[in-house]
Amino acid sequence: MKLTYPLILLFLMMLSCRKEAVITDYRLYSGGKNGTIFDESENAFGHAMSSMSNDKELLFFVGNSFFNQNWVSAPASAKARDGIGPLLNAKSCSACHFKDGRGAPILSIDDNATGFLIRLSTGNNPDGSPIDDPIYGGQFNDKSINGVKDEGVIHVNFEYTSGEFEDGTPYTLRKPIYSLIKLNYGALSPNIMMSPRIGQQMIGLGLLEAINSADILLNVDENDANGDGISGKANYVWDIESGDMQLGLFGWKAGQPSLKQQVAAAFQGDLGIKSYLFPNENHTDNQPECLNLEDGGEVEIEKDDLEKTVLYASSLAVPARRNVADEDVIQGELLFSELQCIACHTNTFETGNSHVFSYLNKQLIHPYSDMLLHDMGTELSDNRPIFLAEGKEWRTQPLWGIGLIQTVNGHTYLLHDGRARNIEEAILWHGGEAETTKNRYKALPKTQRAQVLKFINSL
Ligand code: HEC
Ligand code: HEC
Ligand SMILES: [Ca+2]
Ligand SMILES: [Ca+2]
Ligand SMILES: [Ca+2]
Repeated sequence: MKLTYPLILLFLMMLSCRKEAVITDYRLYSGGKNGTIFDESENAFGHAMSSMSNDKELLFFVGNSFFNQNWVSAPASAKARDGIGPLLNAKSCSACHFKDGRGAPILSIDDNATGFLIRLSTGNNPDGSPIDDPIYGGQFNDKSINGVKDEGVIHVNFEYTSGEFEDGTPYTLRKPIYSLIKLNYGALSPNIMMSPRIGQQMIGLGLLEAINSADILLNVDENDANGDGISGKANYVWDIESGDMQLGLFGWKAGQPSLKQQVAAAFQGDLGIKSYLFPNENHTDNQPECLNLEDGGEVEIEKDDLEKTVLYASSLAVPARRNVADEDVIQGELLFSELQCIACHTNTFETGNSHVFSYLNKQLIHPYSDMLLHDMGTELSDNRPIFLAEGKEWRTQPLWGIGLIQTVNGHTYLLHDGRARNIEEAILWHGGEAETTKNRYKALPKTQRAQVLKFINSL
């Protein structure tokens, strides 16, 4: 058969489509084939992974309701959802992880925090676990149930500093300084250490848990043997269920070994909901008003309901990238490698083969994190160690989904305490091991800086 012109054209189009598909496959599917969702709307962080079986998907929706609904005080007719408090930070998980997205910091004294809390400690036990404040415990609870006083008010002041890029363009950074005032239960310990934090987006967390520890540990270079100035370090933290130290994965300092423990800790510390993993009410013995109140039962969330919430937290899909073929985005990605951002923001992992949720296994994912701790300099330090993580050390925050935070949550507050008002400020706060990388960014001409930002916004 003689190929007619339209046929040749069709053939060529098919060929080019195929090629395009191969390129975009790699770049688009941040959460792998099973864990990527195509939605760039305000609901982009709220989808179940499409590859779940029907029965798992059902559990996902039940878990979603435990995540979204407001818990109530005991006693209530809704026995499965009572027992909140007595002290708390919010009535639901989604109050802080709104639309499964990013929390925002407190910006003024009468600001209602959405996704912000302050961790407390007075030192560390021999195993590295933080020692709670004798009165206020391990977390400042600025809310409470009726009839009980909250712990007080979070106050913020800002300190401004300015600098300039190598081309002379000026910038200003804003550092929050928090203090706890109107304390309702007496004075804080004189040795109090505080760590202000915002909640991260909930996407792709199960995939991160499914990475083999050995693959994460491959990038550990604590004494910087390869001399690149970057020394990833693993945190090892107490795992309640296994009863030993395990690789830390979740939270800004990788202080939790598993999603299950992270979720159960949030139920207890943030909502005041006891579970079999954290069976104590959310107060200390030195908060007498909180003693002998009616609780929501021996545990306030049953084990299988906790597990449904864990399944939910493990199974939120990662949005596909946008604008991957844009010339500036491609240039920005090259710069991201050249500047050595990639040394910590690792672009690719393949998940292992042993996660209980099989759809998380064997996925080629692009989280842009090595899941390790790095010294980020004194400016970012919270001066509050937890297990092996020192004040200056933070877990590399995955960058997937970062470009959609504005759409989902209506803000772009970044870094552990939300101090950065946008992506560029987040970069400018990098210090310590990332000082050289940051300075390389500062030395770029404006057009190239814009390309780096455009690339990060495409994640
Ligand atoms: C008061 C606000 C608040 C509430 C309520 C809250 N969180 Fe969080 N969430 C945070 C903060 C802040 C962090 C970071 C914690 C850290 O670094 O230790 C976080 C971290 C997490 C993480 C780890 C994310 C990561 O990337 O490592 C998970 C999972 C999580 N929360 C689930 C939950 C669940 C489930 C609930 C409800 C039981 C909940 N959260 C309630 C603020 C909140
Ligand atoms: C030495 C390791 C390291 C290097 C190099 C590095 N980062 Fe980071 N990055 C981190 C850590 C750790 C955090 C979290 C710090 C915090 O929250 O205080 C982070 C946070 C970020 C954030 C904010 C993420 C969020 O969701 O809040 C952005 C954006 C970012 N990095 C971009 C970059 C860019 C661009 C470069 C290169 C110019 C770079 N990083 C180089 C370790 C690194
Ligand atoms: Ca309770
Ligand atoms: Ca407390
Ligand atoms: Ca190194």
